[in-house]
Amino acid sequence: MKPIDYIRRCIELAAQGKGWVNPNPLVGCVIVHEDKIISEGWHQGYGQAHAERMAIDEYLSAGNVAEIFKECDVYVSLEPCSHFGKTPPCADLLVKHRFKRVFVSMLDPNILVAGSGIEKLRQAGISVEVGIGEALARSQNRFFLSFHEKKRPYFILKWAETSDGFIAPESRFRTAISGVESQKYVHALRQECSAILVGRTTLLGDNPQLTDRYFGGPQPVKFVFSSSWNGDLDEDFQMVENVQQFIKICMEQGLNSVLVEGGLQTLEYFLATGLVDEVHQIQSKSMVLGTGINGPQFESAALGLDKVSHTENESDFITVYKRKS
Ligand code: AOF
Ligand code: ZN
Repeated sequence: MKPIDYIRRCIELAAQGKGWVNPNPLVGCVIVHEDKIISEGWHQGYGQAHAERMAIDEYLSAGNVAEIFKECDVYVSLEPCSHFGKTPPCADLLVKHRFKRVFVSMLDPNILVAGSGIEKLRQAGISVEVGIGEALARSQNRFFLSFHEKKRPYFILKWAETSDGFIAPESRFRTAISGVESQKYVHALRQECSAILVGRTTLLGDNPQLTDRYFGGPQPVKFVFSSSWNGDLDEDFQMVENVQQFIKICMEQGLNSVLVEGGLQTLEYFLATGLVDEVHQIQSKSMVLGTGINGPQFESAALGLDKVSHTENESDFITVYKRKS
């Protein structure tokens, strides 16, 4: 197998941490001896062992000896850390076992690491190659990257509209527009994100649960968007008045990803900020309202978004737009 194939495996392993690791990154690692993977690891959840440590521990706990590591290469989807956090530095661990070579997809933008993990390995005489499958790794870790590089959470907008383009009837009365498969799809987004936000009208009108009821893991922190709130607020919700204040709260609370679920005013507000990183537009194949509240109109190119997929399930089409870099 080629280095990129091993890195692809790292990324596949890392994906199992979705929704569990925030605000940490998704990381996968494989240990390769004579062109064969002898152990695998991934970051399973916030506060838990890093990918490299898991791969090493898994191998040793199966009764194997560490001697073989001198003849092994390590592939990892993020630069090994160099800091003492919840766990000791992974770079030190790799040095201790004297691995031959380390292949890394991308540098860790966390200022506590930022190149010093690679430096540590090289200083110890380990050969390091950086950048294999970098685009894949960066895409997988877009929440983590936004948090550290842009100092703001990654914003995802999602809405469902009828086949004739309405997100609600005129009365705004809660109406199910998308089908069961799309509901699961939305729950997967909720599971991946650290926070979820709805507008005041949606909260009062729909009383949505805004939970993931399919996939497990920590539930997203709930926010309601309103510039003038004067009723009682369910204690589950935190209030947000504008995007700058919201970014500040997210940075303070370590929330690196936000799913904005509506309604129209809130979606339009976020589209106007130009800070939208992803849009998931669900459109019913058959439901027609004839009249009602139109879904948000947006110019994807003007927002720096590319249409990246258009798929369908039994009852709906799902179109996804993503920020270019
Ligand atoms: C790695 N491998 O699997 C992960 C890394 O609080 P801690 O100790 O878990 O440290 C979190 C930071 O460590 C995180 O922000 C990122 O910089 C790095 N995560 N590094 O070598 C891993 N999850
Ligand atoms: Zn680490």
